[in-house]
Amino acid sequence: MSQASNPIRYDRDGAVAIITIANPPVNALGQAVRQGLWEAIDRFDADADARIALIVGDGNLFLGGADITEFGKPPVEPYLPDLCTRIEDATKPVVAAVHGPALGGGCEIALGAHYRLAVSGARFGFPEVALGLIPGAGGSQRMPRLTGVGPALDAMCSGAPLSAEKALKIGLIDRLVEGDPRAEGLAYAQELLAQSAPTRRTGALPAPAHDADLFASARKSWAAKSRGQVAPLRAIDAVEASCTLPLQEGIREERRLFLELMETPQRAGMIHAFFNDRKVAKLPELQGIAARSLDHVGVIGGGTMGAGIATACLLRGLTVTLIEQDDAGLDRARQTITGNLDAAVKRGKLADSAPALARLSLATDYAALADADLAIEAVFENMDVKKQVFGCLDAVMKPGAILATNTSYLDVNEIAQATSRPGDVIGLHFFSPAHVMKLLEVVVADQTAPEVTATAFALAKRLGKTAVKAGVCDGFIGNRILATYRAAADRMILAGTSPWQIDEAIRAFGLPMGPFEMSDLAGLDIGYMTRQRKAATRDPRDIVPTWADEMYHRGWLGRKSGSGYYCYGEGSPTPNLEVQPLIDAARGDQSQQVLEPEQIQRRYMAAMVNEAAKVLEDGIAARPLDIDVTLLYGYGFPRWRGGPMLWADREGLPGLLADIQDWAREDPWFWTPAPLLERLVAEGKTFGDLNEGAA
Ligand code: T1G
Repeated sequence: MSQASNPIRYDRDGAVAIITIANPPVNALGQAVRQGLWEAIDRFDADADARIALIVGDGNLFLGGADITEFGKPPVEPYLPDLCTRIEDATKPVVAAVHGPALGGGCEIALGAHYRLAVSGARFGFPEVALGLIPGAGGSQRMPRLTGVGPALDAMCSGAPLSAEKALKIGLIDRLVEGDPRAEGLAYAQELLAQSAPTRRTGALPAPAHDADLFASARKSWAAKSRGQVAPLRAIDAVEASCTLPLQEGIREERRLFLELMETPQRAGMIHAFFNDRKVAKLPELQGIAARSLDHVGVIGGGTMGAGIATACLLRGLTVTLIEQDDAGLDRARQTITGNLDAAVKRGKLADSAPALARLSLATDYAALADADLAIEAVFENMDVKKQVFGCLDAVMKPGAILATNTSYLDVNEIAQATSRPGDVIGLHFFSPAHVMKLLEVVVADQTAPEVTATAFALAKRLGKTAVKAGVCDGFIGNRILATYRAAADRMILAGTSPWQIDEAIRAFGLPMGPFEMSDLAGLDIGYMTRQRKAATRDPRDIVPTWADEMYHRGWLGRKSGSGYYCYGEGSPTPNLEVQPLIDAARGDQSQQVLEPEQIQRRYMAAMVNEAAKVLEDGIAARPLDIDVTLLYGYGFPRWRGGPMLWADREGLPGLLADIQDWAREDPWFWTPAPLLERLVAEGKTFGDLNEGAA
């Protein structure tokens, strides 16, 4: 391979051969990197003047792992497991000096080396399960030989990274230093040379003892935790092989399991999600647009949402001024925020809540927001109240400050028109609890300036959230689609299927909760208020879940009242069978049709996808991937399915449309096929084609 195209540099410093990997942006182990590394090790073996080799990454990391863009394509040699073994079989010692991430195949390359040094801040790990995979280059065989089975199972089933300190503690690395990885790696290599340190092959270490009980308990706990995901359980199989098979047979068994997973829909779904996480913030209209400054955030309203938003900002180092109407409101807000921060300390997300609290100011006078860069309003969901708040903000905030509303459905255009600066107004729809949920719908109004949108995306990144651009409509992207698939569930009840059967089927599909469990959690009063709000404009062909209204009037509000669709007390919730007579009354003498779980799932998903297609058609979501990301991060859609739009493409749009057209014969209004869905089927296209087109 010519040096110009070779991402691997080979140079020597005395008797140390320095092998540098330079494949920006993440030193992914694509074919050229693998080929270059193999040739570099061959050259090292043949280089009589080189007595030890040092492998180091260029840029801000060691190795980001296998090249995910190669997945799903025919594998090309040299294969990564063979490369790791080639490094391990080098005839002279090899040192890996790690800085930044050494993940997946990157960690496996380090395990193929004979000695491992890390500089502080380095992190190791096997995130393959987040891609629906397991390590495929010997990691599940070498790590247990170094650290024992326990840490290997934790790392490979969770996919969570290990700090350099933890890696040292469990024996994954030999040395942890401060400083430059190349310089420190060189010094360590020279030290090893001076000691005449031998090659030290991880693969030659004895296999870890096989503890059948340990593996049985790991399978039990990970089957529960991974909720339908296959990869964590296959990772356990691979690690168990390290206890029962010689190294190369174990590597072959790991590879077999890996290649099996490579063919699964779960791998396709999770890699779809991986790339969408990065594409969702890449909007053509924001290319080259600079965000405004974001240091001081004002929050108006100290209720659950306002306090949650304030907490989210404080957790990420922002200064916050919270406005409430009176001191009692401020006290309540401070208590909620303090509680949120203390909980973050308990969860290990925050070392100490004091510095965060020190950045919080509380006031009843809007003048306190005079130098805020951004204000986020989170007051009562009433247009008149919102307009009054925005009038006050408009009067006191500095030029260039951004005025954001956290409304979950009100018209952001109307709010913007209540100010003298509509270009600075935007919607920031947080999801409760705002300091925990990752989704942030950035609702762009007609006159919102591009740099205001860019600043909203910058805020999301600063808060560690995933922002999705949404247009202005009732419910934006997520709640609008939710209203439809929730209505489909109500229709299934009226047709004769019970809420508890529906919940069970939707949990089996992979969502953490069914629609009625979710309603009990949110509070049945929320649903009742929404129905009241929409009553005036409701289409007469729409159905009203009268049993739900009756439940509200009886004070059955869900978890918070102790009963709703379920009874809540000691132990697991149980179906509230007093709901059945209310449903029977609503059904009257309609013929009963009890749906099977697969039929429930199909209708529920078809309603979700059909409304999503309408959301795309209306320009409320720019691309299908925006809808996939929204449902993943805001509504518990299973990541291993990639999102509802990928699910629809994999199911086949023609069959989905045929089902919708079939159901439309009995319920033409609800099951009106989305024109976009009809068009895609007619043109033989998929939602994925729309993502590519919008890239
Ligand atoms: N392959 C290909 N592209 C990758 C990549 C990878 N492994 N990782 C990142 N990218 C792209 C990413 O899409 C983005 O592209 C750009 O690089 C910057 O990414 C056999 C099978 C390493 C911590 O799962 O966790 O090894 O949008 O914004 O914030 O056992 O990237 O610019 O076009 O995330 O600095 C295991 C995945 C693979 C690591 C850096 N490895 N990557 O974070 O950059 S499977 C992973 C990350 C494997 C072996 C198995 C992060 C990062 P674009 P970024 P970052």
